[in-house]
Amino acid sequence: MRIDAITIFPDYFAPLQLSLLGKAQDGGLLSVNVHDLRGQTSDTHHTVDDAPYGGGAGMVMLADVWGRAIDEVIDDGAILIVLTPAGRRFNQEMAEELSQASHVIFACGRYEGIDDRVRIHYSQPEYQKRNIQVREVSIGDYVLGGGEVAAMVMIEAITRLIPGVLGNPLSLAEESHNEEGYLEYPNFTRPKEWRGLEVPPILLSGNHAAIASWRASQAQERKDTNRN
Ligand code: 6GU
Repeated sequence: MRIDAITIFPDYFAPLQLSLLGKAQDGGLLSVNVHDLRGQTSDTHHTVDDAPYGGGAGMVMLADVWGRAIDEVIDDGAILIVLTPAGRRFNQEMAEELSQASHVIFACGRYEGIDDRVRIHYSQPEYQKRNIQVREVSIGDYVLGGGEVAAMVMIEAITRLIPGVLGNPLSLAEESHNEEGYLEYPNFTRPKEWRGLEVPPILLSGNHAAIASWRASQAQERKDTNRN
């Protein structure tokens, strides 16, 4: 998978070199390319935004600068993700779908957003013919200062689903075995007693069927407590 991230804060993406993602890049499974949007400006102040037509607070990012940055990386089959709190909510199902893509481009705007003609332009039939899709995506119902952290969240969730990226494929298999893999039972490891708290005895029983049904009921209880 090829990933391009376009941002005015390239340093936000430094942690992608760490751990399993760094290894996946070294191994050629993945290439992550971060681009400084200001590299596409031609004025001395490297301007990337301007006041909104129609008035109102904040600044809107310039279509022309974004267009040049996207043109440099876009190719047939790419999925262009425009990060905005107004987008469709990211979830595990979307992560699974995006993990099958060959090229994902993250456009990280400030929260006031990018001139909407950028989204409209890359949604036109000429791009559709090239199997290019544009999607506005949000990671949850709260407002961030910009799309960078949201892109990092998505990149981590998506890339760990690419075969060979995760250290232990069995944990992925167990995850997807479950209808909603992220709703897991609680786990325990050594020692058997910690600060007066015992490990649930059933986990030491060796009765695998009983353990499986205990875990299912614990997962359900956790879900009932924690989910809306
Ligand atoms: Cl994608 N961007 C911003 N600025 N805020 C968000 C978000 C994205 N998702 C949730 N909040």
